[in-house]
Amino acid sequence: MADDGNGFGRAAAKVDEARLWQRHVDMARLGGTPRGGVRRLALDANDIQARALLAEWARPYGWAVAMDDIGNLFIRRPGSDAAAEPVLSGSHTDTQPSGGRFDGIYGVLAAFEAMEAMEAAGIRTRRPVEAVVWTCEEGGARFPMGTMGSGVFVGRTPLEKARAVADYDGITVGAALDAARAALPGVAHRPIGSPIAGYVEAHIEQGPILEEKGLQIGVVTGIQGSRRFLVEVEGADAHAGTTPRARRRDALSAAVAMVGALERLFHDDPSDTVRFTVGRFVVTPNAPAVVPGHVAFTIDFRNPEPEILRRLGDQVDPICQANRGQCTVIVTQTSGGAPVHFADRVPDAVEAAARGLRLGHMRIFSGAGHDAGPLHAVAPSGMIFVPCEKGISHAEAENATPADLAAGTRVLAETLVDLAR
Ligand code: HGY
Ligand code: MN
Ligand code: MN
Repeated sequence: MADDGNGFGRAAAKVDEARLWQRHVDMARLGGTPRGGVRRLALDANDIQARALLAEWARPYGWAVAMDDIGNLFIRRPGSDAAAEPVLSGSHTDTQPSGGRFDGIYGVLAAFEAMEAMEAAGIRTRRPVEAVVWTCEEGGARFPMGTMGSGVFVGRTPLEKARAVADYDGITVGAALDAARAALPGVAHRPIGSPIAGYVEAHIEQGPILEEKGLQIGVVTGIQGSRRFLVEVEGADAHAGTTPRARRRDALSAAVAMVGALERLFHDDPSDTVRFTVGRFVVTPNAPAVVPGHVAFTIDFRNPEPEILRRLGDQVDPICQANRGQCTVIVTQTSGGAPVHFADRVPDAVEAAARGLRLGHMRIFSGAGHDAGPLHAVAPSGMIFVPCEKGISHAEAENATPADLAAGTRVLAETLVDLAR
């Protein structure tokens, strides 16, 4: 790696493991659950408070803090060339309903810590470096749209379409954003989607591979594709004590038959790469003495291969139709993302940093979705994974060690110095 006076390893040497860990502890209080997890739904009071806390931490450095119209928050460490496109790093502050202390927030805090380390080391970059919070990464945890803020930023999703999305209580993203804006009066406004030079996201792996191999760093090469569906089964409410089978239009019985048939198809033993999940299942009216007249359930289907995504995903509607019995069923694909393969520029920089820091590393493909997916469409992008305990994520038990979090942040700091030189 060329030395331009910033000196390889100087930024990494200033990463402060204890400070980084303490920031995780502070953030975990915002929406912390009794069982040690975090429930911080997109744009709820805690998610907005997380933005306020970051802005407060930025103040002593004099770094500009700005928010765009979809609630993405940017904290800028200037470069020597104010006109140069910035290098961005970050992730999300929102969590799953019973989420953990690291998914998302680690990438935000690692970016912030990397900028603090660059500051402490007196590193000068030509390009500005920005730590960013992307709004509502966790699709369906509150609002049924994932990677929302990054999707709007790159122009994949129109702002007005995102603002119109409503949560399960009928509150729209637009209304929640207006509340967020009002709660952050000191934060400047900036337009959506200014050009960027590159994007690097640190994240816990959310799988078991790094831990099993005893490696601290995953050099992420891409993200598997996904298709999500909403299945709505319509029957008829009826009396549980009086309605004979022949007269029933039981939406729950039909939905259970659909799920059973889908589960028989959506597997690929022994390779076990097909990910099929029915994670939300809503029965209405959900009363013991009523034959259920309506069921809505979701399907989350992921795979690295476009051909498998197409072939199996296209089976969802026919299988549901074949198992609807006396009910009707409407299947809607609610999102679809092709597999992403990061261009070599950022993975190569991450790998060079890991090698230079003598950290055990491997190339790895992501099973989980990330904001780096949308970002990859507009700028060279990549990710850094660190191990998490037993690969557990999207759960309150999610855990990672201070040493691994700091190692990933050291790699991030050197990668940012490299990309922003
Ligand atoms: O669901 C995902 O893959 C991501 O964690 N939102
Ligand atoms: Mn995440
Ligand atoms: Mn997640």
